[in-house]
Amino acid sequence: MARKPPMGDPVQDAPRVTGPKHAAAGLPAIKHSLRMAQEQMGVKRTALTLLRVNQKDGFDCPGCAWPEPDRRHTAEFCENGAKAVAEEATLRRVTPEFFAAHSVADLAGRSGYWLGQQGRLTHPMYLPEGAEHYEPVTWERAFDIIAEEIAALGSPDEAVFYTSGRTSNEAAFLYQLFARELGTNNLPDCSNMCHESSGSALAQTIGVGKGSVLLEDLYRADLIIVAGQNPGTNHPRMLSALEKAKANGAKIISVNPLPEAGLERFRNPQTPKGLTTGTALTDLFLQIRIGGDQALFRLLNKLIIDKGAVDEEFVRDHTHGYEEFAAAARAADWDETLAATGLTRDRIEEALRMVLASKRVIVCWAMGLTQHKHAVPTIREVVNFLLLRGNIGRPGAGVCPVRGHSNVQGDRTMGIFERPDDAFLDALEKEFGFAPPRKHGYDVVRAIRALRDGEAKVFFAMGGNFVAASPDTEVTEAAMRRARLTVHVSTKLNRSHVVTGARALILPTLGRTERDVQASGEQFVTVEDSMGMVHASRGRLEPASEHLRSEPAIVCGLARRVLGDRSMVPWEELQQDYAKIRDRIARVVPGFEDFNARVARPGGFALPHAPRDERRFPTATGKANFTAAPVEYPHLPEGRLLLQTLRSHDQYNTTIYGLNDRYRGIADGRRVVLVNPEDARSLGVADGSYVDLVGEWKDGVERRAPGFRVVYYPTARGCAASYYPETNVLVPLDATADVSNTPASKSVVVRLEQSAAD
Ligand SMILES: Nc1nc2c(c(=O)[nH]1)N[C@H]1C(S)=C(S)[C@@H](COP(=O)(O)OP(=O)(O)OC[C@H]3O[C@@H](n4cnc5c(=O)[nH]c(N)nc54)[C@H](O)[C@@H]3O)O[C@H]1N2
Ligand SMILES: Nc1nc2c(c(=O)[nH]1)N[C@H]1C(S)=C(S)[C@@H](COP(=O)(O)OP(=O)(O)OC[C@H]3O[C@@H](n4cnc5c(=O)[nH]c(N)nc54)[C@H](O)[C@@H]3O)O[C@H]1N2
Ligand SMILES: [Mo]
Repeated sequence: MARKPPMGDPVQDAPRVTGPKHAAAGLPAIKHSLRMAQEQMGVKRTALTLLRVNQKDGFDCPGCAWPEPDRRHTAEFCENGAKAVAEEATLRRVTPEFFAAHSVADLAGRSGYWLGQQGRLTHPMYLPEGAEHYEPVTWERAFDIIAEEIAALGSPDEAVFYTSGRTSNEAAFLYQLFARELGTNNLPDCSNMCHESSGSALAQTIGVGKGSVLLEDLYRADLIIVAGQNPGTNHPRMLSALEKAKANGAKIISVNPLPEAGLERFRNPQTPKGLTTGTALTDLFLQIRIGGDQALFRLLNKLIIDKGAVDEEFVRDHTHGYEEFAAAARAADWDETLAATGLTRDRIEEALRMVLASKRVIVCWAMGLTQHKHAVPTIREVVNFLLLRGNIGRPGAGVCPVRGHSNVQGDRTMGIFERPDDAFLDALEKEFGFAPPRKHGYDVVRAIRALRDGEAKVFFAMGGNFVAASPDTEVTEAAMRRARLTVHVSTKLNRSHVVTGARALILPTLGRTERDVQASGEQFVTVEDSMGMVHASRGRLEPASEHLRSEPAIVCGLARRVLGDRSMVPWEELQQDYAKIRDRIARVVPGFEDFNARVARPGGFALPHAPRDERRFPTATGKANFTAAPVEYPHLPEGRLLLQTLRSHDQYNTTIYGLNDRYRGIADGRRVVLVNPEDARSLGVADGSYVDLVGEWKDGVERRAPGFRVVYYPTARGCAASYYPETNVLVPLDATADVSNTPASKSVVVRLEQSAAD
């Protein structure tokens, strides 16, 4: 039976504030997730579904990319995993009747929260040019429309194929194959807005753009530094790993402008201790100013060198560029570092003592490091820090960029990348016999510019919510409206379906939790987690509607229609049996040899990683590269704040589960700005007053996000925080990280103006 979604949008946004908590999880986490799950799917389905998450024969959690310890036991409980599952397995439905009742203009006036809460999409829907409502369409007609628009393009490079990170390896491989056989490398993905900075920095310095640790390494580390990450909300299962590391004697340093509850104390609901006091996680909290991390690590590096605490043998045998780097590091300056970081000398010296006392060190990070102008040099400085003491390529040590979407890393491995290397393209050419395009394609920011400038005309998205997730909302929305055709393969309704090109299609698809039956029988798919482990994912629920198609089936159907007889790829055969897709992947992508046999083993298999496995660094120099970039940090004009745009506890990116941010003590609203009380007083803004956030950037364009409740909050001085995507309107399209081109959504200069309504 279908369930009724809550009505009554526009959502009342009336934040109540109780102040930050100091521990995460515990029984409230179970209570909250069960309540949300039961609202979406009822009691029985909740029980059946949640038991299958991350089991050996179950489905991979559609939440985050944190690895699963041992898939043979009952899964770790994770509040936000449960919420992600409930969002997908909901019994609410968005049917053709819904679209008949709501015009696109009506839907465009609704909040993202309301749109998402309406439930699962059930039918392919088409918005003809000039029409006010979406109408049902057959799959065949939908493919015809896409084929027509693609045929009308001056070149395949006028089409853009976006991917979000939930897409399976099989679907991603087919999707890039289709785009390349069509003739374009325009394959932007959510990674461009996420860990691109990590990939860029790591590929250059250690030769592999992925993390170098496995879960076991965390358990063996002496010191774990968690910088720019909020695992209590975004990777809750990581807290169990940190707890285990601590039980084995590890120390933890958190580097963050905010005191995040999950890093302070973890109440593991699966242990007796967790039901009482829990485990204190952070030993040393470095409350850094936004963007101060490169300066911090640079100074630590200087101090390590000055103390003669460098692993000289490792540096000599395995690295390149040490002398030049050491000269730059020696020049690091205490005063400048204290100004850049807002830290005290004592704290930094304490951190140094902990580093020097540790043989095995891991640095974990997420968006707090990747989304700044100088994100790439910042992450390179983290690599310098680890290289100095030989902390890469030995057990219990290494780099640990913690990925976001559950298969974002796998999608990249499968070739979803606008700048593929020649080796990958050569392998595709050899396997399929067509010549893939060599010219690099658009990333997210370049795709928006191309749409804005009329150079791209067809936009196709495999999942995600491009319009809401991208920077500079007004520019992005205007760009999207210029397209001839926008197409979204989606599970749920979102903003990108209502800010459309002249024509638009919504293609509804299966989620992770659902049974996928093709001509050869029931299928499973595979994913790669944040630590390079590949394993199977098998849905068990009946699909939300009989009209849904799987992502691989959609790509195959579309490719057959668009490419027709000129295609060299047996699309039908691949659609019928995903094992045949895996056979192809095995021949094209290194590390996937014998894919079908290896993925059948419980727990799957680890992809090779030369630095981790053999201390071999496949870089241009053949060694791990030290780099000596100048230290950068944001310089704030008088009377301004540096705003980071982050996630609340009740959201998954642009999917809003609810209006609470429990650990930060905020309820019933999202339009809040967290400001240090001393800054607020000096700016003359009172707690509880309403302000507009006004972005200031060198292009002189005024970007305004109106009506945010000021919350006095213990963030670092000069810094503020607000939720994404409401604040994406403030992030300039051109304000991106050097090298990686990732939007700098964690360092937006703003001024606060009293709201007109206040
Ligand atoms: N439940 C849930 N899980 C998710 C997601 C979700 O939205 N909801 N999203 C998924 C995705 S795609 C991703 S990429 C990850 C994101 O995971 P996170 O990166 O943890 O997400 P954010 O909320 O952006 O948090 C950024 C953190 O960095 C800190 N920070 C900000 N600026 C700086 C800085 O300059 N220096 C330092 N040291 N710290 C800083 C912030 O205070 C905050 O703690 O989570 C994934 N998992
Ligand atoms: N200001 C600011 N902007 C940011 C960030 C930030 O921290 N601050 N973070 C950035 C980051 S790290 C990321 S990763 C991006 C996220 O960008 P996206 O990945 O594009 O956005 P999501 O909100 O994760 O996408 C949600 C939609 O995906 C669809 N979906 C869910 N599951 C499936 C599935 O299994 N298959 C298909 N086909 N569709 C599915 C649903 O329709 C849902 O509405 O946002 C970026 N934008
Ligand atoms: Mo992400």
